[in-house]
Amino acid sequence: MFKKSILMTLLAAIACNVNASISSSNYNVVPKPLSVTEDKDQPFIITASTTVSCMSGGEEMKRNAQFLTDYVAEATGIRMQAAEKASKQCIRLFINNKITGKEAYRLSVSKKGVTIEAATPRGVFYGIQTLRKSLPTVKVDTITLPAVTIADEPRFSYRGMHLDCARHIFPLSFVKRYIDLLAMHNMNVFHWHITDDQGWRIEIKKYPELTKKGSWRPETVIGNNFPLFDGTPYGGFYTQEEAREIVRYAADRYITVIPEIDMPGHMLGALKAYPDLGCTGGPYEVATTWGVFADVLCLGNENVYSFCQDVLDEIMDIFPANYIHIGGDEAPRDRWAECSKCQAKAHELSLTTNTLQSYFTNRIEKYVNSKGRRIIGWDEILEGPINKSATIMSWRGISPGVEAASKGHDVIMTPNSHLYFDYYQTEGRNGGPILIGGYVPLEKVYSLNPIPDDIPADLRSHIIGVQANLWTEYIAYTSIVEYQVLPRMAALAEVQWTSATKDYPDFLSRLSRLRELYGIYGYNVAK
Ligand code: TNX
Repeated sequence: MFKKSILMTLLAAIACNVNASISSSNYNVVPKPLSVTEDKDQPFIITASTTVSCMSGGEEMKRNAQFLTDYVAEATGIRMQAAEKASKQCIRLFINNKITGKEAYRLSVSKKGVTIEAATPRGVFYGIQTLRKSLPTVKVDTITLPAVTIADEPRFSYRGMHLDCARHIFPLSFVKRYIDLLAMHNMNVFHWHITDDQGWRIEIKKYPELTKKGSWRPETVIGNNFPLFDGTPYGGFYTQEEAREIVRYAADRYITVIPEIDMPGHMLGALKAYPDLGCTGGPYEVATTWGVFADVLCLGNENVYSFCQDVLDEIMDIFPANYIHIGGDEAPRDRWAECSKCQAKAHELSLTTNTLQSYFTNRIEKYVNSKGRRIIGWDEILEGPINKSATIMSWRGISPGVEAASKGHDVIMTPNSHLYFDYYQTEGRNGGPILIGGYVPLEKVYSLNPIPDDIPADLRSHIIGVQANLWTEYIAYTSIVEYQVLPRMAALAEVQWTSATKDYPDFLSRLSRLRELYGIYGYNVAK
């Protein structure tokens, strides 16, 4: 039955001969908030005359208000107005220092109004995300919001999503569209993989050949790495100005961009440009196939260290993130074993071929630390003595992460068993695109327990976050990027944000509503 106020609105609309329509919101959102308490009060009504006010917090809160009005307009067609002062029929955004947790928020709806409050504008932003995900996704004149109090905060402080723009590069406009998805899923880190064997994708002013030569491959292997090639040169890169644009776009949405410069392996792009950085001196080619390549940086050559530091200087200038990802994965030792310079370096420092990489990583870490930043490395960097201050990204399952936490490292869980979104969502191809392999269905993503019981209680706080990765060897098109991450990103968001006990059927019912929101923006979503 309609409440009286809604009936009045409807009647008024009909009297004005407007095509009146009305729809109710629903707080069954993804990720599930910590607590949702429905109140007995009458609902709040949003119409085009509803205003949004933000009385404290300056520019950031104004931007938040703008996000909210845009989201409501995109989903429902109702364009609310910003207002300087709170009034009747108002959605108020405000800073409340009594709320603890810098990402926590409270969203309350009553007949009199809606308030979203948090200790920080960042917290308010997550309240706005919850509100927008509660909205109907049809064009209406009137939305009714049932009275409610929602108190919410995330489980993990690091909630990331990765995109490999090295194997295939995607337009700046798409990178932004991808960041919009992160925001919708309450994520706060965009891990941007921008260098690899198949292409160097970020302008470095001191080393112009990196993008001139290192960002192009002559052709690309077709299908499952079978020796058949497309014969078409492939390349491109992001200028520093473009990368800064991404940093700003993400920051407006409370997302930190962590760049990854993968070293000392996955470096064929750089070796093509500057062959002296390799053990054999080359010549080298930007890779046209996928996999792990024997040619890596020469760790016996001092110029390699200054090259890496110079590159990192420019990277740290572009990216203000506290963390810089230095890769460290899949670096074969074959060349070092045969290289007189590497062997001399190992001898001089009482190292072995196997511990050269940890020497390199520790040295790079010290440099990054001297600039006030920290490093993240893939779990391979644990394969030698490594400083505890390095944060480990556990990708070969969760056990490297457990080991790292036990040694006192901070850890980000990104196990390929659960969170490699380049893997199939179905058993085999099943009519979808050809992919690298693997099988990570939605339920598997949802089931991940990032803090397994075998981590000693006092070391659990070292698991700072969770992230999924999208490697793009087999993903050349933005529509396939979307297909691979949706809807698995929704399950990931729930693992990252929600502390509540898991309930897969409940998740699925909330996901069916989120799918409608994906539809509004035209995302390509797997069924
Ligand atoms: C392993 S994950 C890699 C990537 C590949 C990926 C494919 C990691 C640190 N290294 O270079 O793209 O597998 O799934």
